[in-house]
Amino acid sequence: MTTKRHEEVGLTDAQVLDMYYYMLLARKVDERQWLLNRAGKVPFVISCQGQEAAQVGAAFAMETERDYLCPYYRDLGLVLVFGQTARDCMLSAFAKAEDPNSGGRQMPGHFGGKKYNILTGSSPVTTQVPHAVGMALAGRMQKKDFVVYTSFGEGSSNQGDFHEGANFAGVHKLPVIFFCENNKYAISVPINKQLACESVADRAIGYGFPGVSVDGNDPIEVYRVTKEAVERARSGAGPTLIEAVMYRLVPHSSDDDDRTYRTREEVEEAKKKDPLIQFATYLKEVGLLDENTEADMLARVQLEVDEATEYAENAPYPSPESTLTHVYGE
Ligand SMILES: Cc1ncc(C[n+]2csc(CCOP(=O)(O)OP(=O)(O)O)c2C)c(N)n1
Ligand SMILES: [Mg+2]
Repeated sequence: MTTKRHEEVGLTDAQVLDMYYYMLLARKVDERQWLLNRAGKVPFVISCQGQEAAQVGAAFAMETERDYLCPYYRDLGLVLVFGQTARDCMLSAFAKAEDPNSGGRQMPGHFGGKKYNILTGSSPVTTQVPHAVGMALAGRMQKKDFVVYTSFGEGSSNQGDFHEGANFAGVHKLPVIFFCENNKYAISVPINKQLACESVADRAIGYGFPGVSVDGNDPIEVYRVTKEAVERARSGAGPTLIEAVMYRLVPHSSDDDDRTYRTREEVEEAKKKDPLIQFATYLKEVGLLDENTEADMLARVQLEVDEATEYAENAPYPSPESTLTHVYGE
């Protein structure tokens, strides 16, 4: 029998099964949204497919009632662990009034909500990074003991916002985790045309804190390094940059055609390392999952996705009279 790597990092059997459930839920919500988009029912999808292991692994290393997220648009797996539901995600996709992120005002993937400890984000990439740093500074000034986690793509790590935020957090040793989801593309631009350095993690040295590169297809490894970063942050030792290396399995968004810039062979090769397949294999090897329990979990997830879709499709749109709410002072 394979060694239980999850026990070595302090995860229980129940926790790793839960991790797999969240990864599966994220994937199935995402897949359904593509179907709905192609059926003309939802306007836009931006996917987490291929990035679920990193998102869920990182989320499990934090305390959902205590820590804060400044996530980016692909973080479906992350926000599900922080309490958003399949129904919430579908309400957002259908732009319905009850969407917890923005009441149907923002594009899908703009996660936010006070009750989930998730700060509302903006569409310009990487603006969430200085927000996270500011939140961490506020927490320190108020003597609160929370960690702020912010995530972004590797392309976005070229934006000034990342460098300014990282520098300030490094100088002041703020409790921030900079989490880069390196999926090898920024829309059509491949990684070798984005960065001249070996890895995104290398950038941390310039700001005086550790940078770690980790296999983003392995939720246990991601959990391990994120847990260390959380402990560092809580102890007052300052930020950590984590680079989770993975692959975006689908086009950039529902409006993109990735056949114009990457070969099908490359995508098929990456699918062999699909984090869901790899993690299910691990769970079977350590005797935690078998065909029956896997089928049960899939059925439970499908039911959740079906119910969420039906509810959101039938839910009311925001009223026209509310168009300017939160836009101008009342
Ligand atoms: C400041 C800014 N520039 C450009 C865009 C358009 N844009 C949206 S996503 C994206 C690619 C980002 O790539 P990456 O950071 O690698 O994240 P990924 O989508 O690959 O997860 C771009 C250029 C934007 N939203 N904001
Ligand atoms: Mg990218």
